[in-house]
Amino acid sequence: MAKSPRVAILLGSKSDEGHLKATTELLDRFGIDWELKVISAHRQPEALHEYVRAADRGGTQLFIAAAGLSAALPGVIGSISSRPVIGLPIPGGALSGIDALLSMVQMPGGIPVATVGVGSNGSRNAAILAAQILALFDTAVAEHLRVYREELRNG
Ligand code: RP5
Repeated sequence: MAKSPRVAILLGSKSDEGHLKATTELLDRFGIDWELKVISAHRQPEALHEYVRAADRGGTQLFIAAAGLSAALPGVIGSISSRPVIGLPIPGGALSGIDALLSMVQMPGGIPVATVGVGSNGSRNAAILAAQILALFDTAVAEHLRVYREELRNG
C-alpha cells in the first residue's frame, strides 16, 4: 500500500492554490510532509471519496481543506474520515469568504471542521494548528513549534 503524506491538503479549485502558500511554507518549516490535491466536493464527489479513503488507509494524520463560496469540501472530508479536518475559508465571491467561513464553522454536531480565519492569517494558522496536533506525539515537531513561538515572542 502506498504511504500517504502526514498532511493532505485538498482544494476545491485550482484558483484557491495561491492562498495556501503560507500554509505549505510553514509545514515545510515544521518538517511536516504534505501533499496538495485539487478535488472539488461538488464536481468530483467520487474522486474525493476515493482519495480520502486511500489517504486514511495510507496513514494521513490530518486534512487541511480550503474552499470558497458554500465550501462543502471540509465537511464532506469529515464525513468520510475521522481524522481531524482543518478548514481554511477562501476569500472571494459576492460575500468575500464569509459564506465559506460560516459553512465550515457551522457544521452540524457530529462532524466538526476546525475552522481558521479567512485569508492569510488563516493560511498561517492552518499550518500551526496542524503542527500543534501532530506535536502531541512528535517531539521534533514540538521543538520546531517552540522555536517558532520564541521568534514570535521576540518580534
Ligand atoms: C469553490 O468555489 C472553490 O473552492 C473556489 O474557491 C470557488 C470557485 O471555484 P471555481 O468554480 O472558480 O473553480 O468550490
